[in-house]
Amino acid sequence: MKPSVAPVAGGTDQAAVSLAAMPEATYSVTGMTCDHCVRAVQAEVGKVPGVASVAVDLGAGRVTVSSERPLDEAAVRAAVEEAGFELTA
Ligand SMILES: [Cu+2]
Repeated sequence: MKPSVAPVAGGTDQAAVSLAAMPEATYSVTGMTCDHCVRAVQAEVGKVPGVASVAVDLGAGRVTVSSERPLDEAAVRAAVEEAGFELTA
């Protein structure tokens, strides 16, 4: 009688990526006063590699960025500054 060998479950395939889970980060940006400011921030932050969408709440001074992978805050900060504003948090 041979000992039975159970098939190994799982394995090493950890490559599955959930496309639904996009990292999202919210930043405080000071200096935005109108739609032009909003568009400038959206345009510059939108150029950061990996960024999927940029939502700006003008009244609250908040910028919410969805991205394909976690972003380097320094890159977002640089983009906001390029647009002429300051990322404060
Ligand atoms: Cu403006």
